[in-house]
Amino acid sequence: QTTETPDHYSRCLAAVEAIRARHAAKPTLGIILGSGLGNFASQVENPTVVPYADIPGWPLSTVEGHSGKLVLGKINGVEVAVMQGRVHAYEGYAMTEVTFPTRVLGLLGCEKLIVTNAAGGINVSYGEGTLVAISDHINLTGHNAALGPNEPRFATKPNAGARFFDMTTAYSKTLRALAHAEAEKQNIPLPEGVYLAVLGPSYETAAEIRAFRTLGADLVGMSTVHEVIIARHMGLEVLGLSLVTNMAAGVLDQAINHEEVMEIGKRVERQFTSLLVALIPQVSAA
Ligand code: CYT
Repeated sequence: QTTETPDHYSRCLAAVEAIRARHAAKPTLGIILGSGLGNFASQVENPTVVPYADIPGWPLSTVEGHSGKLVLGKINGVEVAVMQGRVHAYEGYAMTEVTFPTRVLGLLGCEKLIVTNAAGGINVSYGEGTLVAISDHINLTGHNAALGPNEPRFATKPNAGARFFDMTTAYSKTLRALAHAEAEKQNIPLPEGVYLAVLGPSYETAAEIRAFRTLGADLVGMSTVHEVIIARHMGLEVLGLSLVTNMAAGVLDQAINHEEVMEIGKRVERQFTSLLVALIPQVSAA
């Protein structure tokens, strides 16, 4: 199944029911953790841990470093649903599977979504370990997650769920401003950048990275844009954070490897955690 069909909505509702049966409290904020950032889920107090395999319809990830569970409970007073692990289109998953969890988070009651990822740095002012607030994206994956008949029942608020929906401020200005203010307070550099998504799984060539820089990209990765498109279709407010795990191909005179991606996550875990924990109540209240 490559496009959403009318039964997609009921499949999402079945997942919502299965999750609610395990955890009655309604999450208002969804958090998707990227490669190497999964440990953040341990911040949830008195967590209800639901393995993805226990949720009907939820796609199971195959990549190392994406462990695969939904963690529900409170962080800093806010009821959250944290995704430890996500699936990617490069694993062979259809768009409907890649964005199934985002649909479910919205239907569970999340009004805001914090998406995180590990990305390659195109902007030479970044370095390995730099956290970046995503200001916008360029979707070069060749896919659009909202393909298929429109399903207005996915709307979480008035004016959402339209066939054609606005993406001009997909990454909320208000939430970005909160992130910058908190980062400054904690002395964590937090530049902004445009995230360009490719399909993967190969890393990019050096020529592609030069081309992407010309196009206005600061970061490159293989996730996030589909989830953000679906979140915007449903009317969720989005904050996107990238962790630069490596400089993109050709920026440095060295090859890129996945182990490095995972290792950098561990290195910045403390900064990432303290920034996000402090941001959660602010994002929730915005
Ligand atoms: N790095 C990354 N490209 C990269 O260079 N994490 C994703 C895509």
